[in-house]
Amino acid sequence: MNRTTDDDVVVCSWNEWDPLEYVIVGRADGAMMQAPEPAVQNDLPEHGFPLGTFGPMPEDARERAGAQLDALADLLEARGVRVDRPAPLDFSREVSTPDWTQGSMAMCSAPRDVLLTVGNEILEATMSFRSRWYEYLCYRPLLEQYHRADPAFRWEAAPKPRLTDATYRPDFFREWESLSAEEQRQRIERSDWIITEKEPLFDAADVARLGKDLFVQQSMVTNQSGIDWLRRHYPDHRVHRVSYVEPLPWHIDATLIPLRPGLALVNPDRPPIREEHHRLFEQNGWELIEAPRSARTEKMPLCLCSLWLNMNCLVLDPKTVCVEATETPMMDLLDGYGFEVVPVPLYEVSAFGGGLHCATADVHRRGSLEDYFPKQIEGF
Ligand code: DAV
Repeated sequence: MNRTTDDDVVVCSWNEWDPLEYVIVGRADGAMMQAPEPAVQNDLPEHGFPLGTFGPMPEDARERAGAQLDALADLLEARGVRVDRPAPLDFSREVSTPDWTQGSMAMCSAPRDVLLTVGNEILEATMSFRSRWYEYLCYRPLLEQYHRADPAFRWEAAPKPRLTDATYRPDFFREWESLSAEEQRQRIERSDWIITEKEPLFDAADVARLGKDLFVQQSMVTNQSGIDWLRRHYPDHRVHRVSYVEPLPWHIDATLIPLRPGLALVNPDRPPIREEHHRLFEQNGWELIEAPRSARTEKMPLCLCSLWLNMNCLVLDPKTVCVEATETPMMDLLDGYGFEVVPVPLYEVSAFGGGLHCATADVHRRGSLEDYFPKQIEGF
Protein backbone atom coordinates (compact mmCIF):
# COMPACT_ATOMS: atom_id res chain seq x y z
CA MET A 1 0.00 0.00 0.00
CA ASN A 2 1.36 3.40 -0.93
CA ARG A 3 0.62 5.63 2.04
CA THR A 4 2.79 8.55 1.07
CA THR A 5 -0.12 10.88 0.38
CA ASP A 6 -1.56 10.54 3.88
CA ASP A 7 -1.01 13.64 5.97
CA ASP A 8 -0.80 11.66 9.18
CA VAL A 9 1.89 9.24 8.08
CA VAL A 10 4.51 8.81 10.72
CA VAL A 11 6.04 5.47 9.86
CA CYS A 12 6.87 4.28 6.34
CA SER A 13 10.15 3.24 4.72
CA TRP A 14 10.70 0.59 2.07
CA ASN A 15 14.36 0.90 1.22
CA GLU A 16 17.68 2.52 2.12
CA TRP A 17 17.56 5.46 -0.32
CA ASP A 18 14.14 7.13 -0.68
CA PRO A 19 14.06 10.75 0.60
CA LEU A 20 14.55 10.62 4.35
CA GLU A 21 11.99 12.65 6.29
CA TYR A 22 12.04 11.19 9.79
CA VAL A 23 14.77 9.29 11.61
CA ILE A 24 15.94 8.13 15.02
CA VAL A 25 19.53 9.03 15.98
CA GLY A 26 21.20 7.05 18.78
CA ARG A 27 22.75 8.40 21.97
CA ALA A 28 25.95 7.52 23.81
CA ASP A 29 24.69 8.36 27.32
CA GLY A 30 25.64 5.77 29.91
CA ALA A 31 27.38 3.52 27.36
CA MET A 32 29.06 0.46 28.81
CA MET A 33 31.69 -1.98 27.69
CA GLN A 34 29.31 -4.82 28.38
CA ALA A 35 29.88 -7.55 30.95
CA PRO A 36 31.12 -10.89 29.59
CA GLU A 37 28.46 -13.21 28.18
CA PRO A 38 28.54 -16.32 26.01
CA ALA A 39 28.29 -14.35 22.73
CA VAL A 40 30.83 -11.64 23.50
CA GLN A 41 34.44 -11.83 24.54
CA ASN A 42 36.06 -8.44 24.79
CA ASP A 43 39.79 -8.62 25.39
CA LEU A 44 41.20 -5.11 25.18
CA PRO A 45 43.86 -4.92 27.91
CA GLU A 46 45.71 -2.04 26.24
CA HIS A 47 42.56 0.10 26.56
CA GLY A 48 41.61 -0.87 30.10
CA PHE A 49 39.33 -3.84 29.47
CA PRO A 50 41.23 -7.14 29.71
CA LEU A 51 39.22 -10.32 29.14
CA GLY A 52 36.48 -10.75 31.71
CA THR A 53 36.28 -7.10 32.75
CA PHE A 54 33.62 -4.55 31.97
CA GLY A 55 32.48 -1.08 32.97
CA PRO A 56 31.50 2.37 31.76
CA MET A 57 33.12 3.51 28.52
CA PRO A 58 35.73 6.19 29.31
CA GLU A 59 33.90 9.43 30.06
CA ASP A 60 35.87 11.61 27.63
CA ALA A 61 35.31 9.15 24.75
CA ARG A 62 31.63 8.92 25.62
CA GLU A 63 31.30 12.69 25.62
CA ARG A 64 33.01 13.02 22.25
CA ALA A 65 30.80 10.30 20.74
CA GLY A 66 27.69 11.88 22.27
CA ALA A 67 28.63 15.27 20.84
CA GLN A 68 29.06 13.78 17.35
CA LEU A 69 25.67 12.06 17.58
CA ASP A 70 24.06 15.34 18.70
CA ALA A 71 25.74 17.15 15.81
CA LEU A 72 24.43 14.49 13.38
CA ALA A 73 20.91 15.06 14.72
CA ASP A 74 21.34 18.84 14.28
CA LEU A 75 22.67 18.44 10.75
CA LEU A 76 19.75 16.25 9.75
CA GLU A 77 17.25 18.67 11.29
CA ALA A 78 18.89 21.58 9.46
CA ARG A 79 18.26 19.64 6.24
CA GLY A 80 14.57 19.28 7.09
CA VAL A 81 14.65 15.75 8.51
CA ARG A 82 12.64 15.23 11.69
CA VAL A 83 14.77 13.55 14.38
CA ASP A 84 13.87 11.57 17.49
CA ARG A 85 16.26 10.25 20.13
CA PRO A 86 16.03 7.16 22.34
CA ALA A 87 15.72 7.20 26.13
CA PRO A 88 18.85 5.59 27.64
CA LEU A 89 18.50 3.10 30.49
CA ASP A 90 20.92 2.70 33.37
CA PHE A 91 23.06 0.35 31.29
CA SER A 92 25.37 -0.37 34.24
CA ARG A 93 22.60 -2.39 35.89
CA GLU A 94 22.73 -6.13 36.18
CA VAL A 95 19.73 -7.63 34.41
CA SER A 96 18.12 -11.02 34.43
CA THR A 97 15.34 -13.22 33.11
CA PRO A 98 14.24 -16.56 34.61
CA ASP A 99 17.02 -18.15 32.52
CA TRP A 100 20.10 -16.02 33.17
CA THR A 101 21.69 -13.03 34.85
CA GLN A 102 23.87 -10.63 32.91
CA GLY A 103 26.36 -8.29 34.60
CA SER A 104 25.44 -5.19 32.57
CA MET A 105 23.69 -3.90 29.48
CA ALA A 106 25.48 -1.99 26.71
CA MET A 107 24.25 1.28 25.14
CA CYS A 108 21.68 2.78 22.76
CA SER A 109 23.88 4.35 20.12
CA ALA A 110 22.87 1.97 17.32
CA PRO A 111 19.10 2.04 16.76
CA ARG A 112 19.63 0.35 13.36
CA ASP A 113 20.57 -2.87 15.16
CA VAL A 114 17.27 -3.04 17.04
CA LEU A 115 14.53 -1.54 14.86
CA LEU A 116 13.62 -2.84 11.41
CA THR A 117 11.33 -0.54 9.48
CA VAL A 118 9.60 -2.16 6.50
CA GLY A 119 6.72 -0.20 5.03
CA ASN A 120 4.44 1.07 7.79
CA GLU A 121 5.76 -1.43 10.30
CA ILE A 122 8.60 -1.22 12.81
CA LEU A 123 9.74 -4.61 14.05
CA GLU A 124 11.76 -4.94 17.25
CA ALA A 125 14.51 -7.47 16.50
CA THR A 126 15.18 -10.43 18.79
CA MET A 127 18.84 -9.47 19.32
CA SER A 128 21.18 -12.26 20.41
CA PHE A 129 23.36 -10.69 23.12
CA ARG A 130 22.05 -10.90 26.66
CA SER A 131 23.46 -7.39 27.20
CA ARG A 132 21.13 -6.14 24.44
CA TRP A 133 18.02 -8.08 25.45
CA TYR A 134 16.39 -5.00 27.03
CA GLU A 135 17.66 -2.42 24.54
CA TYR A 136 14.23 -2.15 22.88
CA LEU A 137 13.02 -0.37 26.04
CA CYS A 138 15.04 2.70 24.99
CA TYR A 139 12.78 3.02 21.94
CA ARG A 140 9.47 2.29 23.62
CA PRO A 141 8.59 5.95 24.37
CA LEU A 142 9.00 6.69 20.63
CA LEU A 143 7.10 3.62 19.46
CA GLU A 144 4.24 4.42 21.83
CA GLN A 145 4.11 7.94 20.43
CA TYR A 146 4.09 6.72 16.79
CA HIS A 147 1.36 4.26 17.68
CA ARG A 148 -0.80 7.07 19.03
CA ALA A 149 -0.08 9.47 16.17
CA ASP A 150 -0.28 7.15 13.18
CA PRO A 151 -3.36 4.93 12.89
CA ALA A 152 -1.70 2.86 10.19
CA PHE A 153 1.54 2.18 12.08
CA ARG A 154 2.06 -1.53 12.71
CA TRP A 155 4.14 -2.04 15.83
CA GLU A 156 5.61 -5.52 15.96
CA ALA A 157 8.12 -7.39 18.06
CA ALA A 158 9.81 -10.65 17.14
CA PRO A 159 9.56 -13.44 19.75
CA LYS A 160 11.89 -12.60 22.62
CA PRO A 161 14.56 -15.31 22.67
CA ARG A 162 15.39 -17.33 25.75
CA LEU A 163 19.17 -17.00 25.22
CA THR A 164 19.93 -19.97 27.46
CA ASP A 165 23.32 -21.66 27.11
CA ALA A 166 21.73 -23.89 24.44
CA THR A 167 21.62 -20.84 22.14
CA TYR A 168 25.43 -20.59 21.99
CA ARG A 169 28.14 -23.01 20.96
CA PRO A 170 30.36 -23.51 24.00
CA ASP A 171 34.00 -22.60 23.54
CA PHE A 172 33.33 -21.09 20.13
CA PHE A 173 36.01 -18.40 20.32
CA ARG A 174 38.75 -20.71 21.61
CA GLU A 175 37.90 -23.25 18.96
CA TRP A 176 37.86 -20.62 16.19
CA GLU A 177 41.38 -19.47 17.12
CA SER A 178 42.65 -23.04 16.94
CA LEU A 179 41.35 -23.70 13.40
CA SER A 180 43.59 -23.66 10.35
CA ALA A 181 42.86 -21.13 7.62
CA GLU A 182 41.26 -23.89 5.56
CA GLU A 183 39.07 -25.02 8.46
CA GLN A 184 38.03 -21.44 9.07
CA ARG A 185 37.17 -21.09 5.41
CA GLN A 186 34.95 -24.18 5.60
CA ARG A 187 33.11 -22.79 8.60
CA ILE A 188 32.65 -19.46 6.82
CA GLU A 189 31.12 -21.33 3.86
CA ARG A 190 28.74 -23.16 6.17
CA SER A 191 27.93 -19.96 8.15
CA ASP A 192 28.75 -22.03 11.20
CA TRP A 193 28.89 -19.32 13.85
CA ILE A 194 28.51 -18.97 17.59
CA ILE A 195 24.71 -19.06 17.73
CA THR A 196 22.92 -22.37 17.32
CA GLU A 197 19.57 -22.93 15.61
CA LYS A 198 17.79 -23.40 18.93
CA GLU A 199 15.54 -20.36 18.41
CA PRO A 200 15.08 -17.58 15.81
CA LEU A 201 17.64 -14.80 16.23
CA PHE A 202 18.38 -11.71 14.20
CA ASP A 203 19.66 -8.18 14.58
CA ALA A 204 17.86 -5.64 12.40
CA ALA A 205 21.22 -4.45 11.02
CA ASP A 206 21.69 -7.79 9.24
CA VAL A 207 18.87 -6.77 6.88
CA ALA A 208 19.38 -4.61 3.77
CA ARG A 209 16.07 -3.26 2.44
CA LEU A 210 15.75 -2.91 -1.32
CA GLY A 211 12.00 -2.63 -1.88
CA LYS A 212 10.42 -6.04 -2.42
CA ASP A 213 13.78 -7.72 -1.83
CA LEU A 214 15.29 -8.03 1.62
CA PHE A 215 18.88 -9.31 1.86
CA VAL A 216 19.49 -10.89 5.26
CA GLN A 217 22.96 -11.93 6.35
CA GLN A 218 23.49 -15.07 8.42
CA SER A 219 26.05 -13.98 10.98
CA MET A 220 27.31 -14.11 14.54
CA VAL A 221 24.00 -12.52 15.59
CA THR A 222 21.54 -13.79 12.95
CA ASN A 223 20.81 -17.48 12.43
CA GLN A 224 19.00 -19.40 9.72
CA SER A 225 15.98 -19.79 11.94
CA GLY A 226 15.82 -16.00 12.35
CA ILE A 227 15.92 -15.60 8.57
CA ASP A 228 13.15 -18.19 8.20
CA TRP A 229 11.12 -16.26 10.75
CA LEU A 230 11.59 -13.05 8.74
CA ARG A 231 10.58 -14.85 5.54
CA ARG A 232 7.29 -15.94 7.11
CA HIS A 233 6.80 -12.52 8.67
CA TYR A 234 7.10 -10.71 5.33
CA PRO A 235 5.12 -12.90 2.92
CA ASP A 236 4.94 -10.14 0.30
CA HIS A 237 8.71 -9.74 0.22
CA ARG A 238 11.48 -11.91 -1.15
CA VAL A 239 13.88 -12.66 1.68
CA HIS A 240 17.33 -13.69 0.43
CA ARG A 241 19.60 -15.46 2.90
CA VAL A 242 23.10 -14.21 2.15
CA SER A 243 26.58 -14.73 3.52
CA TYR A 244 29.98 -13.42 2.61
CA VAL A 245 33.58 -14.56 2.93
CA GLU A 246 34.19 -12.93 6.27
CA PRO A 247 35.43 -14.27 9.57
CA LEU A 248 33.01 -13.59 12.46
CA PRO A 249 30.49 -11.44 10.54
CA TRP A 250 27.99 -9.20 12.26
CA HIS A 251 25.64 -6.81 10.45
CA ILE A 252 25.39 -6.43 6.70
CA ASP A 253 25.87 -2.65 6.69
CA ALA A 254 29.62 -2.66 6.18
CA THR A 255 29.33 -5.28 3.42
CA LEU A 256 26.37 -4.36 1.18
CA ILE A 257 25.12 -0.76 1.08
CA PRO A 258 22.44 0.13 -1.48
CA LEU A 259 22.76 3.75 -2.66
CA ARG A 260 19.92 4.24 -5.13
CA PRO A 261 17.95 2.06 -7.55
CA GLY A 262 20.53 0.29 -9.69
CA LEU A 263 23.58 1.13 -7.58
CA ALA A 264 25.07 -0.47 -4.46
CA LEU A 265 28.40 -0.55 -2.65
CA VAL A 266 29.98 -3.95 -2.01
CA ASN A 267 32.98 -4.89 0.11
CA PRO A 268 35.98 -6.10 -1.93
CA ASP A 269 37.30 -8.14 1.03
CA ARG A 270 33.98 -9.92 1.51
CA PRO A 271 32.76 -11.54 -1.69
CA PRO A 272 29.43 -13.34 -1.43
CA ILE A 273 29.56 -17.08 -0.80
CA ARG A 274 26.99 -17.76 -3.53
CA GLU A 275 27.51 -16.55 -7.09
CA GLU A 276 23.74 -15.99 -7.38
CA HIS A 277 24.17 -12.88 -5.19
CA HIS A 278 25.98 -10.80 -7.79
CA ARG A 279 24.10 -12.46 -10.65
CA LEU A 280 20.78 -11.32 -9.19
CA PHE A 281 22.00 -7.72 -9.10
CA GLU A 282 23.58 -7.88 -12.53
CA GLN A 283 20.67 -9.50 -14.34
CA ASN A 284 18.42 -6.75 -13.01
CA GLY A 285 20.71 -4.01 -14.31
CA TRP A 286 22.35 -3.06 -11.02
CA GLU A 287 25.91 -1.82 -10.85
CA LEU A 288 27.90 -3.02 -7.84
CA ILE A 289 30.77 -0.71 -6.90
CA GLU A 290 33.65 -2.02 -4.83
CA ALA A 291 34.15 0.24 -1.84
CA PRO A 292 37.54 1.91 -1.49
CA ARG A 293 39.53 1.22 1.64
CA SER A 294 39.15 3.46 4.64
CA ALA A 295 41.33 6.56 4.79
CA ARG A 296 42.24 5.36 8.27
CA THR A 297 44.76 2.69 9.11
CA GLU A 298 43.90 2.31 12.77
CA LYS A 299 40.64 1.76 14.55
CA MET A 300 39.53 3.86 17.50
CA PRO A 301 40.49 2.39 20.87
CA LEU A 302 37.66 0.08 22.06
CA CYS A 303 36.15 -0.07 18.56
CA LEU A 304 34.69 -3.53 17.93
CA CYS A 305 33.80 -2.79 14.29
CA SER A 306 36.11 -3.04 11.31
CA LEU A 307 37.60 -0.20 9.27
CA TRP A 308 34.90 -0.97 6.70
CA LEU A 309 32.66 1.38 8.66
CA ASN A 310 33.72 3.77 5.88
CA MET A 311 30.96 2.03 3.84
CA ASN A 312 28.37 2.61 6.55
CA CYS A 313 26.81 5.60 4.77
CA LEU A 314 23.41 7.16 5.38
CA VAL A 315 21.58 7.93 2.14
CA LEU A 316 19.39 11.04 2.44
CA ASP A 317 17.83 10.68 -1.00
CA PRO A 318 18.91 9.10 -4.30
CA LYS A 319 21.19 12.09 -5.00
CA THR A 320 22.53 12.82 -1.50
CA VAL A 321 24.59 10.69 0.83
CA CYS A 322 26.20 11.27 4.24
CA VAL A 323 29.75 9.91 4.57
CA GLU A 324 32.06 10.02 7.60
CA ALA A 325 33.97 13.28 7.21
CA THR A 326 37.50 11.83 7.18
CA GLU A 327 36.72 9.14 4.58
CA THR A 328 38.01 11.03 1.54
CA PRO A 329 38.33 8.00 -0.79
CA MET A 330 34.66 7.13 -0.21
CA MET A 331 33.58 10.75 -0.65
CA ASP A 332 35.54 11.04 -3.91
CA LEU A 333 34.04 7.82 -5.25
CA LEU A 334 30.45 8.86 -4.55
CA ASP A 335 31.10 12.36 -5.86
CA GLY A 336 32.21 10.69 -9.10
CA TYR A 337 28.86 8.89 -9.26
CA GLY A 338 27.05 12.23 -9.13
CA PHE A 339 26.03 12.29 -5.48
CA GLU A 340 26.01 15.37 -3.34
CA VAL A 341 28.24 14.09 -0.54
CA VAL A 342 27.56 15.43 2.96
CA PRO A 343 30.63 14.94 5.19
CA VAL A 344 29.63 14.11 8.77
CA PRO A 345 32.23 13.75 11.56
CA LEU A 346 31.34 10.47 13.28
CA TYR A 347 34.64 8.69 13.89
CA GLU A 348 34.29 8.98 17.68
CA VAL A 349 31.08 6.95 17.46
CA SER A 350 32.88 3.95 15.95
CA ALA A 351 33.70 2.64 19.43
CA PHE A 352 30.01 3.05 20.28
CA GLY A 353 28.50 0.60 17.86
CA GLY A 354 29.26 1.90 14.40
CA GLY A 355 28.85 4.52 11.72
CA LEU A 356 26.17 6.67 10.14
CA HIS A 357 23.91 3.79 9.13
CA CYS A 358 24.22 2.02 12.50
CA ALA A 359 23.60 5.22 14.46
CA THR A 360 20.25 5.88 12.76
CA ALA A 361 16.96 4.05 12.13
CA ASP A 362 14.40 5.05 9.53
CA VAL A 363 10.97 6.22 10.61
CA HIS A 364 9.86 7.72 7.31
CA ARG A 365 11.22 7.87 3.78
CA ARG A 366 8.97 9.31 1.07
CA GLY A 367 8.31 6.55 -1.44
CA SER A 368 6.45 3.37 -2.17
CA LEU A 369 7.08 -0.35 -2.39
CA GLU A 370 8.77 -1.15 -5.71
CA ASP A 371 10.23 -4.23 -7.34
CA TYR A 372 13.85 -3.56 -8.29
CA PHE A 373 14.59 -7.23 -9.07
CA PRO A 374 11.87 -8.47 -11.42
CA LYS A 375 14.17 -11.22 -12.75
CA GLN A 376 14.60 -13.63 -9.83
CA ILE A 377 16.81 -16.70 -9.49
CA GLU A 378 15.11 -19.93 -8.46
CA GLY A 379 16.28 -21.07 -5.04
CA PHE A 380 18.08 -17.86 -4.04
O1 DAV B 1 32.41 -4.63 9.43
O2 DAV B 1 32.66 -4.41 11.47
C1 DAV B 1 30.10 -3.24 11.55
C2 DAV B 1 28.64 -2.93 11.46
C3 DAV B 1 28.06 -2.67 12.77
N1 DAV B 1 26.63 -2.39 12.66
C4 DAV B 1 31.93 -4.47 10.51
C5 DAV B 1 30.45 -4.35 10.67
